[in-house]
Amino acid sequence: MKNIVILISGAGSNMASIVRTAQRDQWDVRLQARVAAVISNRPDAGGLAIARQWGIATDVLDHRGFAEREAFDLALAERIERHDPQGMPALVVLAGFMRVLTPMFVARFAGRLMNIHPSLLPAFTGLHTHQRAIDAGCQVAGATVHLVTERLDDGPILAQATVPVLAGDTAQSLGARVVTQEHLIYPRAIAAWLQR
Ligand code: NHR
Ligand code: GAR
Repeated sequence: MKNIVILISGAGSNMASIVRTAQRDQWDVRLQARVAAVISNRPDAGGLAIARQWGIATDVLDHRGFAEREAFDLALAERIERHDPQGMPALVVLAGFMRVLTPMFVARFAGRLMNIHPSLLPAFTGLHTHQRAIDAGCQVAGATVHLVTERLDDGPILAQATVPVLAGDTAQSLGARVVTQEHLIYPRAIAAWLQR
């Protein structure tokens, strides 16, 4: 069985969409894959309760308990590896995970680390993407699924979706429109990657 570990920091709506799709499309039978665990760096992440409702193992590793990024990432890598009998899950999925990962961590999961970023990369890497798209006068916005490299929001693009930017949009209204598309493309990109 290919084990998928999902990392979250917040609401976990992308994580929930992946779990729902895995269930609906019988990834266990068709792709020999399962979501083995959901790990949050924030104890109060809403997604933790959702994962528990699905009967998925959850784990919290609070980054505030670590003085150095390297130390947090080392502990996180060990937590992730614990959720696979061979000590290396097939895929680690960042789903609204808000901590930049060190090169050491990225190298450890090289080629099996995926992210969804709320912009049409290579535009608007980093944070506050929706406000920046509005401020730039963009008429379209969207989201990008990509493999993670040590360079932030870089790496091979696996899927993208676009939405219109509408008159009067705020970062919040645009973000809500973008995230509905994220829920469609992320599970699809993961399934395609698992069948590659
Ligand atoms: N790590 C690497 N090495 N490469 C990427 O492409 C990564 C990554 C870690 C996370 C997600 C990313 C996004 O899609 C992601 C991609 C957090 C920040 C950030 O600046 C930037 C990009 C992304 C995630 N985080 C602050 C930090 O100091 C903390 C912000 C907070 O806690 O709210 O790490 O946008
Ligand atoms: C999503 O829009 C995701 O693309 C974005 O945060 C939201 C998380 O929502 N990710 C980032 O901004 C990464 N820096 P969710 O927790 O409901 O999936």
